[in-house]
Amino acid sequence: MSVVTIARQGDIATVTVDNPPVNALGLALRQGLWDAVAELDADPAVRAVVLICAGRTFIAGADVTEFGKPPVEPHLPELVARIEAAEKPWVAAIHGSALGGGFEVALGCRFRVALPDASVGLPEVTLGIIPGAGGTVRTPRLCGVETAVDMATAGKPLRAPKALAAGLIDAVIEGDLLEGAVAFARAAIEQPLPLPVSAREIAAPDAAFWTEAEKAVAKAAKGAAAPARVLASIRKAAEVPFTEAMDFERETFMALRGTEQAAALRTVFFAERAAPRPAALRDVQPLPLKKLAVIGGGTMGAGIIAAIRDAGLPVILIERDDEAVARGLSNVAKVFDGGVKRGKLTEAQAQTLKDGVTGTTDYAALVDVDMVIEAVFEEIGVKRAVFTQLGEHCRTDAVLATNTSYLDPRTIAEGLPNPSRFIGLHFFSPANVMKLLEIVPTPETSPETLATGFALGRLLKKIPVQSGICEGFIGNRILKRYRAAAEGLVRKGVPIARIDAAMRSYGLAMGPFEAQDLGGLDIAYLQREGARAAGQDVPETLGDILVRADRKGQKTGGGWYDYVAGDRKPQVSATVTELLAAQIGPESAMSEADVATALVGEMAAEGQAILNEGIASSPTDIDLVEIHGYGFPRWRGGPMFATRARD
Ligand code: T1G
Repeated sequence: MSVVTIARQGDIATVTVDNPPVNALGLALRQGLWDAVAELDADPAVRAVVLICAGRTFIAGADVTEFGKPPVEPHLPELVARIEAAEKPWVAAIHGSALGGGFEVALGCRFRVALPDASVGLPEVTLGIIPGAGGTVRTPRLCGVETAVDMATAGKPLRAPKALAAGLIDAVIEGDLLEGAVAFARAAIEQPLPLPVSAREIAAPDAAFWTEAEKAVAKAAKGAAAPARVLASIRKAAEVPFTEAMDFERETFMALRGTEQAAALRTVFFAERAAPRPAALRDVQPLPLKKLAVIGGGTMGAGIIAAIRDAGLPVILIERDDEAVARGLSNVAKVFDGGVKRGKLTEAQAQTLKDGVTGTTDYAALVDVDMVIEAVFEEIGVKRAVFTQLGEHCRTDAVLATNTSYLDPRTIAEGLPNPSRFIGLHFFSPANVMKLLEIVPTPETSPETLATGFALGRLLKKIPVQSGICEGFIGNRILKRYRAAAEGLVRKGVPIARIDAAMRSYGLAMGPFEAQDLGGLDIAYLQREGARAAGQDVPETLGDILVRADRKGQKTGGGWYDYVAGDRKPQVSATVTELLAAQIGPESAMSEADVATALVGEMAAEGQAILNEGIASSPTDIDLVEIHGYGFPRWRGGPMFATRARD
């Protein structure tokens, strides 16, 4: 089956690309388009060409699976130039997304038209590279430097209406795309043609613009290399002739392709897409998920309800009394009202989302639900009481899930009728935002129930990762080791602030101590106290000393740092120095780089232990947990990838 087919509608030719799954620009497609230019230029009956794609999307870019191999002719820049120089004008008809090389092909066309919900973009920096086929040189010639910089440095696509307003496309097509594009082409050839994009001028901003842009990009990139390089390539396009700028872009693209960050981001890209469909479950049929319920309307429960509503499904909220039901519904409403405030939702959309939630205290309402997710207080008695009720009121084939983060799912499920339908689904707060979902089967969980857990992950657009049963599963177990290692450095005399600064420089949003102050030191303290009460030998931590001195973090005005009322900026605390004086050695000269290497090494060591115990099935699963649950910098690939690269 050819990936490029040509048809004719009178004097308009249609070139249809059909290269599933996303019409990526592999060699066969590049060759097919290369040949189509010659064929149609040679056909006197053809006056214009519409380029359209079959399947879910316009061309989604270069074929990322080819990146590890040497590029093969026809190279994409030359293909784009060939389309641009064609005697007959080409019109790109865009649906889905025209991304990266796909958008670059569209830029080589004389015109671009798109469906209203289509988008165009240059996401290359999310793969650790920059556009390599004229994206940074042609885009600013259409929409100006500022919009091009915004698009390419963040890598976020623009929806068609905004792309039209920016001059990136020439028309938004309502109705049938092919019909609309052919009609557009017919009208366009009756007018003088616009210049090819490469022949258009760029208004070059002054030096002050670039100084500001460089600062903003460096701040947002937090150590990722590609954003600054894509900015430099757009600057070059504004300051030197087209051909020279193209050479500069290509050199930069080729240099970045082979970097550690590009390899890391490519690995993450494919791991994220493989995660929701584990090979082991390929032949297992999940149970249908039409009616869901959540027990508990606190922060976690409300977030899970919001995630289910965002996926378009109705959901029942069960709480222990009417007041708690009202509180839970209010928590859910706050999530959607926040979306309205941020301009993500209209009032009407928020109301529709809220209307899809039914709150009640009556478990009989669960008689026909397909899945229930329990998100009540993290105490075994409270959870077991809930599952006793669920066992009595739900269908025996309804999947019953616990959102526990620290309790043993096997203990929660004890005595449950049909325990094969029980599973752990560990969401991360806020559950409607955080992508990570740890899926924790018990030994009795059936393959169908496990497959249904992954099906829920797909439905909610999560990154689901299967975990075995151990304290803290994958993520919180690594977090505990990371925090203990950080405290170990403090005991060795490394200043708390230097450790936090080191991890921020490494690429995390926050260091381990400032993050504890934000979340509260007492949560982990209570877990340690619980373990001690249960007879476990849990040595005293520095955090214990602070919590016992009522230093629980920002919420008490101080934890590892002092916080002045109204100012969330951490201040080094003399009180903490005094409290911990007996535990801390003389100041160490350990560098920030060595701090980061040591702590990431500890994360990876715990990850390796998790692999050795069979709690996780692959290093990439552990990296996905750290990236999507704990803010590990994506462009580092995760602790397993980062240390693998180092070893
Ligand atoms: N190359 C190869 N495979 C790709 C691919 C790509 N560019 N994009 C997606 N896939 C696969 C993906 O692995 C999955 O495979 C399937 O397609 C469906 O993907 C020269 C150098 C287009 C918005 O970064 O953003 O062009 O798991 O689950 O949710 O300057 O895919 O089914 O086997 O994501 O409908 C720039 C990346 C490349 C776009 C569709 N382009 N892709 O989302 O499907 S660099 C990108 C996406 C470049 C030029 C530079 C999304 C999508 P499998 P999916 P989706």
